Amino acid sequence: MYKFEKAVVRTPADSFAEGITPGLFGKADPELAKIQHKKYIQALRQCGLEVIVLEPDNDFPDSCFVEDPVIVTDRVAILTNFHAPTRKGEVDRILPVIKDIYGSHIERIEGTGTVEGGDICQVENHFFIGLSQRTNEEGACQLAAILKKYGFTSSIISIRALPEILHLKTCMSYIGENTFILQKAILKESELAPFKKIVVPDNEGYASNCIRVNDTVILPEGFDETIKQTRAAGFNVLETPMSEFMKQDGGLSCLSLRIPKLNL
Ligand code: CIR
Repeated sequence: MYKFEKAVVRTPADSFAEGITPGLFGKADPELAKIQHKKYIQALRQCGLEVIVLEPDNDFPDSCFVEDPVIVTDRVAILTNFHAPTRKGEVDRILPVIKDIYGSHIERIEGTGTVEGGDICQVENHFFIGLSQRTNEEGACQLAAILKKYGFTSSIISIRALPEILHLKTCMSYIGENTFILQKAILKESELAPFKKIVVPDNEGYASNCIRVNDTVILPEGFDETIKQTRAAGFNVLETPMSEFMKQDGGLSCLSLRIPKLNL
C-alpha cells in the first residue's frame, strides 16, 4: 500500500446540515461536526500525515466530503464530474490546492460522463470503479482510459442493484494486506474473490467505510464488533467519532484526500 505523506481536508460549513441526505439518521449538528472533524484531523496526524485544512465553503454544504471531487494517486490527480447538481461547483473550489500539489499533472472527467470519488477504490495499482446512482458508464470509461495512460489497471463493480448504498466505498474498503472490510451485500462480488474479507455485522454497515493510513486502520467510533474483528486480524486500529457525518451519508474516507509520495 502507498505510504501516505499528506492529506487535504475541508472544515464543515455552517450550511453542512443542508447537504444531500435522505435524513434517515436525523438532522446533523454543524457545530458537533466541526468538533468531530478536528478529531479526524488529529487521527490523520497521529498516522504521520501533514494535514492541509481548507476553509469552510458555505456555498457547498457537502464540501467537507473532499474525496468526491478528485481522485488522487502518486502519478496524477483526476478531477471528477459530479452527478449531484448541488455539488458540481466543488471541483473548481478544490482545484487550487490540487494544482499546488500536482502542478500540470491533472486530468478531468468531462461531458456526460459522471464520476464521484466515493465510487473509486484503489488496491495497489488497480482501481475498482463503482457504477452507482452517481457514477455512470461513460464516466467509468473515461476514467479507465486515464488510469491506463498512467499505468494503472481498472475493473467495474456495479452497485446499482443496491439502491441503499450511495457509493462503492460506502460498502467496501481496502485496508491493505490483501484484505477488505465490507458489507454482506457485496461479499459475493466476483472481483473481490481473491481477497481476505472482514464482514461487518448487519447493524454496523457504516463501519465498512474506513481508511488505512500507513500502519493504522481508522474506523468510526462505537462500531465495536468491526473494531474487534479488525484488531483480531492483526491491524492497528484508531477510532474517531463520526455521528454527524453519518447523518449526511458521508463516511470516513470521504473526509480526506490522502496523498502519497508523488512520482510525477
Ligand atoms: C452526498 O450525498 O453527496 C453527500 N451528502 C455525502 C457524500 C459522501 N461521500 C462519499 O461517500 N464519498
